[in-house]
Amino acid sequence: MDKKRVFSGIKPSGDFTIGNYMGALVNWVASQDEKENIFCIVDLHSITVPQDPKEVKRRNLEFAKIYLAAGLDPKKSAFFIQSDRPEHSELTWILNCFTYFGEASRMTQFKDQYREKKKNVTVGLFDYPVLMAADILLYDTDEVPVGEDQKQHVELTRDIAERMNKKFDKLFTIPEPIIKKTGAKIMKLGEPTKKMAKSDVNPNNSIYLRDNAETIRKKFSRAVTDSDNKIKFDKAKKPGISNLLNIMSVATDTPIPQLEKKYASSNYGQFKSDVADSVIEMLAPIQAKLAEYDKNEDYVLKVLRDGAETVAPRAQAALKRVKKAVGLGI
Ligand code: AQP
Repeated sequence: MDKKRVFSGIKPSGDFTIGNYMGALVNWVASQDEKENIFCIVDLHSITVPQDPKEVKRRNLEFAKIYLAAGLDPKKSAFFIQSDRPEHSELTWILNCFTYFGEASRMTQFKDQYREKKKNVTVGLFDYPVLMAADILLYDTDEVPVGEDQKQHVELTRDIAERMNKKFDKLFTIPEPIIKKTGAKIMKLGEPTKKMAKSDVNPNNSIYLRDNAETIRKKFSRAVTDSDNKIKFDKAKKPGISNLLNIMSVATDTPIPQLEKKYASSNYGQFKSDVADSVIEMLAPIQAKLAEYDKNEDYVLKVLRDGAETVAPRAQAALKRVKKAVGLGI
């Protein structure tokens, strides 16, 4: 039976956190043999909010190193930089012309960001879901693993694809959103009711993949907890401790109830120090490999170039099909 094709992306909008690792990359590595995966570094998405160009470029290469160091095998999965395949932007424009302003305006993620920022919100940010639709539809994607917050964007993708399939001959595969139920949601160390995020301006809220042991210990020792000194998972009443349990559970591959038992009579200081050790241990082999890729950037660049070439025939065929149907070109 043919393997299902999956498209996933991470945007280089800040340094890679253990949230991105535990919520996405770990699962990607685990699914390499089951699915036909396309793992993209979605730099066009990152510039929908202001970025330092040098940083975007640096992170494109850095994320590729992280993908490799975490165990993604370029022989099994294609990975590449989104802007290296011009078909993403070109298809976005065409899809824009089949997306209604009203439906795009209903995207709750945009509405939330608009409400928060108000000033200098770009058309690019508004159009983010259509770019995402192009990413997905270019590769005849069957499945898109997303968090609950992105489900609406995959539904918009389906609506646009179905609309165009009805108007023209069948152009697109209709993708299914796969809602990640098991993927850990890692929260900010300083504000454990909010999701840890790459673009956070406070570096103490996140553990980055390059953080050294001393930094990791310091950040965990300052993590916000509560005052009842019981190591128990209770997201509503004890978000800080629950987050630390979650992190340790993924880092050590141990179920949370087992950790609760182990730390039943420990104090928070000891627990935080052990959580730090578990993350240091989890990151050690990745950091060792990152150091190797730092010395061999030509190899990493070649992987990215090869990845962009591997996916080219599918992307080019999809775009050609769409342009022909719409009547574009000679
Ligand atoms: N805190 C998190 N816990 C678990 N999973 C997470 N992911 C992100 N943060 C956490 C997962 O990582 C992937 C990143 O995709 P993205 O870069 O396209 O989007 P994002 O979710 O917006 O990532 P960030 O880190 O929060 O970036 P910024 O700050 O730029 O918005 C997704 O699979 C996501 O679920």
